[in-house]
Amino acid sequence: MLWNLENTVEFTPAQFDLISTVLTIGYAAHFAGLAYFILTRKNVAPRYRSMTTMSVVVMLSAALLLLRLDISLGQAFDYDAAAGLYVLGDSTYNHGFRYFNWLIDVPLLLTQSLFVLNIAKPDVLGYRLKLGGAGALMVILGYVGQFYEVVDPLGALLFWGIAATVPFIYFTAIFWKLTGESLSYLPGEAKNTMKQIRYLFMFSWNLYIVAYIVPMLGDFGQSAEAAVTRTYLFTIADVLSKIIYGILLGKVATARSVAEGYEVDGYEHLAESN
Ligand code: RET
Repeated sequence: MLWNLENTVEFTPAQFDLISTVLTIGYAAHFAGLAYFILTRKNVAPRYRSMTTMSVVVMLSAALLLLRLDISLGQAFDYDAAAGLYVLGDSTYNHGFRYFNWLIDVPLLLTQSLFVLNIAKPDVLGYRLKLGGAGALMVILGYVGQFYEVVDPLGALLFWGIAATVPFIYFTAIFWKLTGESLSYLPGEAKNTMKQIRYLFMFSWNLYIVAYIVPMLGDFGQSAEAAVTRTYLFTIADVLSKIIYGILLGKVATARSVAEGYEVDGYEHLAESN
C-alpha cells in the first residue's frame, strides 16, 4: 500500500510521536464518547433511543478504527538510530481504513438526525435512502481517489474528489433544508442547539475535504509535515462531526422529551421554559 502519503516519507521522532499522540487522543475520545452515550441513554424518551444507539455504534466503530490505525503506524515504521528517523519497515500503513469506518458512520450520522425532526411518516424511508445512499456513494468515490494521492494528486485524486463532491452537495442540501425547517417547530432551547448543529456540520464535514486536498499542495503536500497536518485535520473533524454532533443531537432529543412530558432528572428547567 505504498500509495498512501505516510508510506513515502520518513518521520523525525517528534513528527512520529505527534501522529501517534493525535491518533491516541482520537480513539480515547471516541471510547469516552461511547461511555457517555451509553450512560446518558435514559435522558431521552424511548422514541429517541434509536438515535442514541446509532451514536453508540458510531463511537465504537470510530474508536476501533483509530486504534487500528495507531497500531498499524507503529508496526509499519522502524526507528533508524543512525539516521535518527522513523522509516518504513516490512509492512505499510493503510490510510484507506478510514474510509471503511466512514462507510459505516456517514450514513448513520446523516440518518440519525431524522429522529429529532418532524418528518411525515411516508417520507422517512425516502430521506433515509437518499441521505444514506448519497453518503455511502461519496465515501466510495473518495476511497477510489485516495489511491492516487501520491502518484497523481492533481489528476486522479482531484478527479475522484470532485466526483465525491456531487453526492456531498446533494445530501448537504437535504440536511440543510430539513434542519432549517425544524427551527420553526423545535421547542426553545432545542432551537438554539439545532442552529449550533447546522454550523458544526458545515464546518466539520468540510474539514474532511481540506484534509483530502492536503496531498495536492505541491512539495508540502507530499512531505512528512503534510502527513502530520492531515492527521490533525481528520482527528479534529472526527471529534466534532461524531462526538460533539452526537452530544448536541442528544440535547435536542432531551429538550423534546421534556417538552413532551417525559421526566428527565436535572432537566426540569427545560420544562418550565417551554
Ligand atoms: C472526500 C473526498 C473529496 C470530496 C468530499 C469528501 C468528503 C468527505 C466527508 C467525510 C465525512 C466523514 C465523516 C466521517 C465520520 O466518521 C471523501 C474527502 C466531499 C464529508 C463524517
